[in-house]
Amino acid sequence: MAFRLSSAVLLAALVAVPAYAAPTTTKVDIAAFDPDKDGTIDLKEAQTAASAAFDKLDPDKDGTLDAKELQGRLTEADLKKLDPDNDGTLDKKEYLAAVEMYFKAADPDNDGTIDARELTGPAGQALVQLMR
Ligand SMILES: [Ca+2]
Ligand SMILES: [Ca+2]
Ligand SMILES: [Ca+2]
Repeated sequence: MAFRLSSAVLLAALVAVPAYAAPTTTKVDIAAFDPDKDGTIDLKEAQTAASAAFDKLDPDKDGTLDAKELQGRLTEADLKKLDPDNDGTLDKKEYLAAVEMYFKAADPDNDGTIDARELTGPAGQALVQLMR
């Protein structure tokens, strides 16, 4: 009797798990990019974080990132698009322009900030890649 009851409870619990609980996107801790702790990322915060990420990714300190140093943060197609001088590397100005591009794409409501929900979208995820 006790066994039957607990299996019924277990079954109910399994059925109750909603389908969207499956991990589809990486959970991003917005606080890591939100020094003023207002719960959103503004462009200045994004560029500050991205600037620090750039320095971290550029150990030879030649001021540019090549595809290898970018470690898959940008697709080859994006790298081409974001590299107007076509030298195969991104300097910091080009990198920050990329951040601005993804920032705008990740901010469909155009309020100038990225909230936690916007950060989980595809453009938000791409932005995170450039900020860490
Ligand atoms: Ca903030
Ligand atoms: Ca370049
Ligand atoms: Ca927004």
